[in-house]
Amino acid sequence: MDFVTALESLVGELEEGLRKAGGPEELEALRVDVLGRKGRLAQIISRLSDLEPEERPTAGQAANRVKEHCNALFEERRKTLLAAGEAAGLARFDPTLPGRAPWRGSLHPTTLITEEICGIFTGMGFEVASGPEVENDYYNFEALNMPPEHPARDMQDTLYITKNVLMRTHTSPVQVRAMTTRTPPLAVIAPGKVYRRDSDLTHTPMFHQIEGLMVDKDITMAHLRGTLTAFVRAVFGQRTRVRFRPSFFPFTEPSAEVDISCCLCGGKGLTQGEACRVCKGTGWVEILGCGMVDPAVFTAVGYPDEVSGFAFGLGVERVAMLKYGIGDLRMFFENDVRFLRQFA
Ligand code: 2NL
Repeated sequence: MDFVTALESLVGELEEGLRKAGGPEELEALRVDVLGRKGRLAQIISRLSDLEPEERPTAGQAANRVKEHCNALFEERRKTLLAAGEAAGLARFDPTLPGRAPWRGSLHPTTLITEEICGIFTGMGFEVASGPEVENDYYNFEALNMPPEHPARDMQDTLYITKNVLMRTHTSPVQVRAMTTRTPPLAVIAPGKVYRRDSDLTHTPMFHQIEGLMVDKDITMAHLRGTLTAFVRAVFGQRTRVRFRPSFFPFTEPSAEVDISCCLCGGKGLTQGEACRVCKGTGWVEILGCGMVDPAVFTAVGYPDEVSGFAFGLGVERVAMLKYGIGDLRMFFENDVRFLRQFA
């Protein structure tokens, strides 16, 4: 077969092959066979040297034109196959299949416990109150029977903004504000963020607190005891044992700390024959501080001598750690979804 006829029949065979090629793999095999380094076209071109010298330029030009034409044919077929593949993909898409569920968030354990505790107290007639996180000395300290040289006001614990303006160290100022704007009887609960100059394994500069206050005529320690016993049993279960231990706070007199029977070892002090890691083998864990409001606080807010009341305060993260068995305070602030998802 002469040189030009060989080229023409190669184009004819290629057109036939392209029609038959049904996918990208077949197309690529055909391309290697025809246009590859040792392919059919290369073999024809290698015969140029057999031709008479005067025939070679025309034959060479013909070979180049055929090469370009073949490339164009391949490109055209490749585009057609691609479009057909996409159309087939769409045909396989089933719009009646159920969709993928969107990822759903969950409430933070701090929020969960805060809402649970507030729910228990509103169920007993308390109102939820809130107030500023940036406070002044009067509401955070002075009105709470903590005079200027009181150790709790130490620069070591309080984050000061100016001499008189500070980050609240407890939510008591919310209750002081409630007392200055309202008259007894009064039952309020104040959840919120509080700030201390403290940061290590078991302390964070910001944490959450809930304080409660009840003021009326003839409020006694019995009301305090009954209210807080009902509260801890609602959170930790009705079989929880409760004990009140004498303590001290500048704003209450008398004052107490409340312990509950340990929720890990059930009050036995032992887990698998070893001292319980939650209660350190004592069988009890501290859950909150409380007391009868010191008369000096009532005087500061202008309440008459006849009123009495009780108050309490607790740390939300601490309650959450005990209730959910969380061993590390840092979990609350890292926002690791593997931790947070467990509360969904
Ligand atoms: C604790 C102890 C306590 C209060 C907070 C309070 C508030 C007013 C008046 C009197 Cl307005 N007292 N709050 C009373 C006793 C204890 O908190 O250990 N908190 C984490």
